[in-house]
Amino acid sequence: MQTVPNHQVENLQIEDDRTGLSVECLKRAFLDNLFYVQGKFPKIATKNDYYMALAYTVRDRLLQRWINTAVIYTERASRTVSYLSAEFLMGPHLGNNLVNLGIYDQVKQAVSELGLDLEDLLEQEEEPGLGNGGLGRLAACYLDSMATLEIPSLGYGIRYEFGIFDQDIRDGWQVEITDKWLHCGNPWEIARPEWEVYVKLGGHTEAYTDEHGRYRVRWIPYQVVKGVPHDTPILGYKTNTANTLRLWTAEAPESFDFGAFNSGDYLGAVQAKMVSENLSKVLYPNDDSSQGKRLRLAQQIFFVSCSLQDMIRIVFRQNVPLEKFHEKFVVQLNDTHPAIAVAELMRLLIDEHDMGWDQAWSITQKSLAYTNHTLLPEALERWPISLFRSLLPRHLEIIYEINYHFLEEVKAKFPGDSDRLRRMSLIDESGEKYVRMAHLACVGSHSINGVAALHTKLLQQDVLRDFYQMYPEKFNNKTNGVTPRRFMVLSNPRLTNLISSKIGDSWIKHLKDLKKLEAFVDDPEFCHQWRSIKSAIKHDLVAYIQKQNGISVNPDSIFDIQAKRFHEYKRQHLNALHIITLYNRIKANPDIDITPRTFIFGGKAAPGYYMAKLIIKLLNSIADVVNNDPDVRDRLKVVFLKDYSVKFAQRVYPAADLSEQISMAGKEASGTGNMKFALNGALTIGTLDGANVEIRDEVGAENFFIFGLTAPEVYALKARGYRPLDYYHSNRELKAVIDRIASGHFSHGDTQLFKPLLDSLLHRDEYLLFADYQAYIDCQDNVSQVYRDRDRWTRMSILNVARMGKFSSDRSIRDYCQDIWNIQSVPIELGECIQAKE
Ligand code: F55
Repeated sequence: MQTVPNHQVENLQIEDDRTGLSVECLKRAFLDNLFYVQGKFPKIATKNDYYMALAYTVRDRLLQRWINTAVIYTERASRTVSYLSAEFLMGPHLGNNLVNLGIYDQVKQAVSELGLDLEDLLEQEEEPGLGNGGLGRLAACYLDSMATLEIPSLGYGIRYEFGIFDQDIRDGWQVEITDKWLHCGNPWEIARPEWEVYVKLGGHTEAYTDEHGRYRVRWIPYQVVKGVPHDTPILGYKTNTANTLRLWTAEAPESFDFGAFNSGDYLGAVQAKMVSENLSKVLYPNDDSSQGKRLRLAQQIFFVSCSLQDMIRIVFRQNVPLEKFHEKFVVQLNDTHPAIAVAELMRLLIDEHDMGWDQAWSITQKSLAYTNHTLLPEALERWPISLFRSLLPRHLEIIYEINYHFLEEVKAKFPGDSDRLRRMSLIDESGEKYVRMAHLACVGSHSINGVAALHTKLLQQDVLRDFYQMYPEKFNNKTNGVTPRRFMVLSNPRLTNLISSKIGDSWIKHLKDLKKLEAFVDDPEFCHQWRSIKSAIKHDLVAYIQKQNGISVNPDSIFDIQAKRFHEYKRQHLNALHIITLYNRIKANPDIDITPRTFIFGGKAAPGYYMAKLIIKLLNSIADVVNNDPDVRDRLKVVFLKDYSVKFAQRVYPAADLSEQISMAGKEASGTGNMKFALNGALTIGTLDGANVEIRDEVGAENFFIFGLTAPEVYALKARGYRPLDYYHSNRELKAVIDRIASGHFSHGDTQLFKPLLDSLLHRDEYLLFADYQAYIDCQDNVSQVYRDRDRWTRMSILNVARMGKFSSDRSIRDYCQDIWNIQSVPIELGECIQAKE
């Protein structure tokens, strides 16, 4: 209980009910919230009412920490990380907050004493799916780690009304359904209309001379949009730090439609309102290319401008001179989606705050840092100049000027190299003109990082090679990590408890301490417990699959799982070729001795990505045939679990025996699913791509199933001239697999259905499935062999977990703090007196 100043003694009871952590107190607070917030009593309350009452009970406890944190940061004007990301894939908040507050068990008991089941209430939460995949989830893990490490930070993004679509499967095809995550309200956020800001769009610029005779530019916009911040507290694990995730909603400024309304144009006024609100309406569901859509660029400038204006407001409020913006804030750009920040910060400093160019440029470069997440050339964002000018005329002028200075620098460093100037320019002039956002980000930042060692190396050698030669000192690697709080403690309590019973629970904050598990790898009792836990979790998933898909699965089979976005480079269809290979072996010899396997898939395809959707259809078609063929006799099962999400991921990682990380080498920047599976005791079958390389180095090659071409071998093969047909003709099993699909065996005799996929493989095979096929099959055969030796498998599983310490997002964040952000932790004491303004 907190000590309170005397004059507040009458409030003691209220204070206690909103902060107390005992079971009694939690129960009282819960019923109070049910009554006063939901307006219900137990007899008529729905599950959702109970969920909301519990969420508010937890939120009250967060608020105390949140306000304390804000008070201390404000008083000390603490240096702050500003993490700009178009996506934050947070996952459900309730369970995570219970874990981080350290009250999971108390709350479980409290609700159970009221006749409720905590797991049931947790299920109620509609997760905010404000991201596509790895990039958005990484941002969420980093917020968790920054709060846990007591690093002052603000996450800035967009409060999309519709997040990533819900996925249904009909007749084997993906169908997209709008995600209405806000329909029951969101108890975790607080709107802050008092900190609204305005963002200009469109129109034109005018030059003028100011009262000091200086050349200035004014921007007359076509449209102005209001941004309203909505704040969510981000609590650290067993600390008092609660940082903020600040997401912006777009609204029409009242004054804007007022005029139209008065002049009788009611519909025009409503129309203007709708156009404004569109900016935060929906998350773009592509995770590979941005397609140059105007609304997408408008979303980017909207959240970036709102966020930078908000930072400037904070700088002023804390009496920091604007010239020291870069001392108060370091701004990390999560890919190029917020890269317009380079031009927007320049514009704010120069046009709105009267700063000179050189000083503004120095502040901009010192403040910004850029993280790249892709090696796919088609994923590098570029905007047609005409579109850019029509939406952001002032920014285009600024970019031209940055480009002028930049190209002068390049000329000075590489005299006479006009080809280099053309390659490096911020403007692509090879055909239709484009603004190159990655180039803008590189030039405007003091740091450029990749997300795994191999990825950073390939950026330096290939995608950003010219920039590496120009600014080698800016480049650095920050291998991704994941938070063990959500992806172990919350999602896998059984393994968490077993581990903590042996080595204590320090590993939850210091993941490297998992190493201590190695001491138990030869302890038969421990190995037995390890195996029983994995088996119990698999039984749970079996029940779920039975309920969801109506498929009965053998819990003793290998749970072989590939869960991630669908993309050709990730090669879910290579996995399909393996399934059909095993199926063919059974058909050829029904009594063959095969280690039973259950192939489980989860993931969404971008709605406009035809080939990815066809791969989903193929997997579902294979499932229909394989699961119902009497010859197979339960040795193989194929399961597509629809609507993969964070909530769902937490259920599948703990149940996996085998994690599929089989992208073509040189394409997956890092991967983070690979880390979550391994941390939960799955073994990995993977290529030497992204962070797989580092995972194998850590866990030991003998505990990792590696196969396939390396990145240099991929380049060499492509350079020689790759001919997939040669592999088809020379590999009997491969040919039989392709012919089986082509025959219509999985499509009720329809030989056309999968033709586009087969043609693409036979005649192009951009991602070298055929070249890697035999190595993959051999490796899978070895997996099946090893799995039969259950003691050996268990030992490998334990060693994987024991050696995954490097892949905590805490380690990643420590590295960012040291190498890029130059920031220290600011511990928060509870019970600091919060006083009202005099
Ligand atoms: C989203 C929108 C656009 Cl326009 C482009 C890409 C994305 C996106 O979601 N990218 C993404 O998730 N990239 C992934 O980032 C992870 C975190 O760094 C990596 O682990 C993963 O390799 C990479 O593909």
